[in-house]
Amino acid sequence: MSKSIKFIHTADVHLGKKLSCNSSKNSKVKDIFINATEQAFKNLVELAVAEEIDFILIAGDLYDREARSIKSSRFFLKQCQYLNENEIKIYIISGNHDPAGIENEVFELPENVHYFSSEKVETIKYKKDNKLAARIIGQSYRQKFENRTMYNYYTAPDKSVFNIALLHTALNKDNNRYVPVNKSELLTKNEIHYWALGHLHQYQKLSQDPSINFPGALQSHNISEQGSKGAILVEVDSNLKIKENFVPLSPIIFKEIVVDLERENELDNITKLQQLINEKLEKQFNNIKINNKSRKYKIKAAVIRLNIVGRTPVHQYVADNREELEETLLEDMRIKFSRESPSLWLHSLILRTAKPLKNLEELKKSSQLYQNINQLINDLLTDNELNQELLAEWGQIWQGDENAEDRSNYRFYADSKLQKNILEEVEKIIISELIEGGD
Ligand SMILES: [Mn+2]
Repeated sequence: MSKSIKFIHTADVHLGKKLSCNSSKNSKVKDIFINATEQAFKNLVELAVAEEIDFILIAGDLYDREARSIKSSRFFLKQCQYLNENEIKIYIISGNHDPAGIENEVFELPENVHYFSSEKVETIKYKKDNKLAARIIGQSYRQKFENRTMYNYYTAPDKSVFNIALLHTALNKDNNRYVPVNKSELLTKNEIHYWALGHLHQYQKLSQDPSINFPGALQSHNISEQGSKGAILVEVDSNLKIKENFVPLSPIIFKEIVVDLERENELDNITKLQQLINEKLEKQFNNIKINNKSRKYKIKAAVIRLNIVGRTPVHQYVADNREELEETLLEDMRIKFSRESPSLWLHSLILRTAKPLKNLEELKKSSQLYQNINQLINDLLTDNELNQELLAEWGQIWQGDENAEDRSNYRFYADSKLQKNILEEVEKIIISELIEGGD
């Protein structure tokens, strides 16, 4: 019989990261954004104390930058001191954002904190009432990119206690920048009960026994990381049976909404458009309020990106004034919803409408030209070779890695959704130019 243990697995906290709300006017919303990553970590610490856990695992990227800011370091120090008072330990590996070889903690941390070495694999024996209760194995990143296969040296002498392995990885055998490894290789390590992974920002449960998890980022950073973020609360009983719970902790959630005006035939002026947007946002707002009822750690702001699409009579006002109209709609909606609590914050509003085609259904059936264009666009998306040609044609600005962290702010990542959006736009332009003679 082993001692039962309880711990929290988190990663990609990115302390020091300041989220941007895309506006300088609203100070209440600005504050929520600036403090979001710290607030998420505070929530995690509160959860740790409330649940009386034994330790917190941080699987890399605790800090956002190699040069750790004094303020976020002091913040972390205070959280560690508070956890120390509550007899909770913290085990940390460095990731690509806070590699150990570049800079160390600027403050001396209390004794309850252990940073794993970047030079060798370490095994920490966690004791409870003077009895060995768990082994925690890990190694930190030395530099921004890490191609060493440290997991090869992760071993435990037996399975009599719960063995945990910490690893920061993209879990991709071909990715030499973030520890090349795949799931099946992890599974060959028979002694490990729990793989506490970090790096990918989306929560993923990859295996039940052994348990392999990415907790995801503690707070999402932009619209590409949608929904609630949090950490995994794990309980292990004396028979080493395990119970896991994902606990939402992020104060901000991101969401993209598409409003299709295609069937809104009566929508022929801006007031009606505003009313419709209003309705959609009201619905979102109510969903968040319902969501908050079940959350102990509340959502403070929901960040919305609104995509307005479709062929619609209201397009006559969009055509020549797109940017001005986007700005106006954005401003009005922000004033209305950001005063609420939680705030509903419109990050951006994009108008991708087109003018209605009276005989669209007829065209679809009878026009060879329409069918050819439609077929070509479909092929560009589905035919692998054609798709590669298309991306090559779009050029380097569109390229980027699959991994969200590797994406440059100066490039677009042409995922399938974006490709589809662009090609649908292209289709509308071609049809309107060729068949209807322009906007
Ligand atoms: Mn990372």
